[in-house]
Amino acid sequence: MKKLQLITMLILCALAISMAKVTLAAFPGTNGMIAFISDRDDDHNIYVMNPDGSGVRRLTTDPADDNHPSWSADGSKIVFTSKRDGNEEIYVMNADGSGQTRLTNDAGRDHMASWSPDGTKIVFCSMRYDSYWQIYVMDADGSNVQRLTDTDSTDEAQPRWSPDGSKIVFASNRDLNEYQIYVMDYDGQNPLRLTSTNLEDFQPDWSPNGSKIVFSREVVSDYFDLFVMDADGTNETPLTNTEAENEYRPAWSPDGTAITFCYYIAEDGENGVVAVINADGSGWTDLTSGAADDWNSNWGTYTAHAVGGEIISIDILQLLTPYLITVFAAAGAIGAGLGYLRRKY
Ligand SMILES: [Ca+2]
Ligand SMILES: [Ca+2]
Ligand SMILES: [Ca+2]
Ligand SMILES: [Ca+2]
Repeated sequence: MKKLQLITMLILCALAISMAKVTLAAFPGTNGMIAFISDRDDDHNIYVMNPDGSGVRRLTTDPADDNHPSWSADGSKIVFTSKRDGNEEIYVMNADGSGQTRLTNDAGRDHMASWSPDGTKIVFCSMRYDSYWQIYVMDADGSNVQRLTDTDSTDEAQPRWSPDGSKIVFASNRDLNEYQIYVMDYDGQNPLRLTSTNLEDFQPDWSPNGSKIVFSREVVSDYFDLFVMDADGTNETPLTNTEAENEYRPAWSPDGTAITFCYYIAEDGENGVVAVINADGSGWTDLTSGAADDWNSNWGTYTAHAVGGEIISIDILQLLTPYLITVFAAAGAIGAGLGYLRRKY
């Protein structure tokens, strides 16, 4: 009887451990597709491509502007902004473009959404209160909207959830005239300013292990480079240093080795290029070319594959879960057996 209880306990432990790992699966992972915006088919639409720029596929077809794609941690869904229903609202779709569903319904502008790592919440910014951006969070089905920031006459924008779910990084001009980078707890508490320049620091994104933040900085009036800093705001280091190009909207690769971003030749806001650079600043490579405006790229994990029109999510931990349980259970049974033998003999 004791042996049975022990085995049951070990199986439950193994199950708890493996389930916990699956639940905590966050933005880190193997590099998958890059989503981006382009006007190559006239209106702004969301496209995906392989990390080398090949295999471009269009996901949205509505003639209204579609913008700001952001992958869920498991790579199965993309949250985005669209004006298809009159004003900017937040929408979600599967990684193959199917199942496009509206999540917000408010006369104010809603945009720049980002998933919580467990996929249950979405943070976004909205002008539903007045003509200033404030940050809100909602359940992944659009319900239970809660306001996280409450400032007077300043913009709180561009929120990105940290890979461990505890923090949100964002840009705000609450203290200085231009946007600076801030972090706050996931519930809006303890906002902390990380940068202090007189020019814009904005469009932040986390490294997949949460230790660093990449952002775009206006180094000289109207000239932008990318910078990386530790998550506490120390060790600011330039990632790019170019005068001809203005670099914006950096987004880290799931494996942490690279960063995708878009750039414009200074003075030209019409012909965006989506590019990639190694996390140490080497190996700048253009992924798109041509006169179309390509921008706002975001890198997903390699877990979503369209097979026969259906998304099959391949999560290594999910795949391993039954085997882990078997191994843990077998180890438990062997351990219990040995203990039984030891007691008996
Ligand atoms: Ca469109
Ligand atoms: Ca709206
Ligand atoms: Ca530059
Ligand atoms: Ca272009």
